[in-house]
Amino acid sequence: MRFINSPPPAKAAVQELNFTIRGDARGSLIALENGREVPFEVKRVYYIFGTQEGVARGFHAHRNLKQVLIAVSGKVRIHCELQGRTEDIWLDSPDRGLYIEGLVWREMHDFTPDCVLMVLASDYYDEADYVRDYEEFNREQA
Ligand code: T46
Repeated sequence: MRFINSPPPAKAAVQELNFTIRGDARGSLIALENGREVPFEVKRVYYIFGTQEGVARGFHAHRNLKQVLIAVSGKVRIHCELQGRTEDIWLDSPDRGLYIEGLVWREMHDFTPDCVLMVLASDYYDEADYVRDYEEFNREQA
């Protein structure tokens, strides 16, 4: 059963976002603003690139962090798990984002060599917010 874009249980959500492309004869531009296209105040930006063939990343959940993932170049498959349901979403265009809030297990697979995955985050890096153990994730979301 799909859960993407459905009403979330408390403190966890996965939503697809579509951004407006401001194009003209020169090319394209996308603007992301706090509280508008991005549903939180951005405190941190990081990006993942140069991912080796066959490598998968993630394999954790966050307790409180809100993030928007955008493949600004190339593509990547995001595997999410929430309340016993799973969903795979391809990010393959800079005008699409994936909003992930809270206790959602996430994995990143099938990066293309040109993939640049940009992530906007609602808070500073804090290892204590990570749930990296799958059994612990299942206990915490029960
Ligand atoms: C997430 C997915 C989508 C930092 O020092 N600062 C940072 O802001 C981040 C994100 C990471 N790090 C360090 C921690 C590790 O030593 O960089 C190293 C790699 O991090 P990690 O193994 O957590 O990377 P991924 O790709 O598995 O997960 C990342 C984010 O950590 C995570 O929040 O949701 O991307």
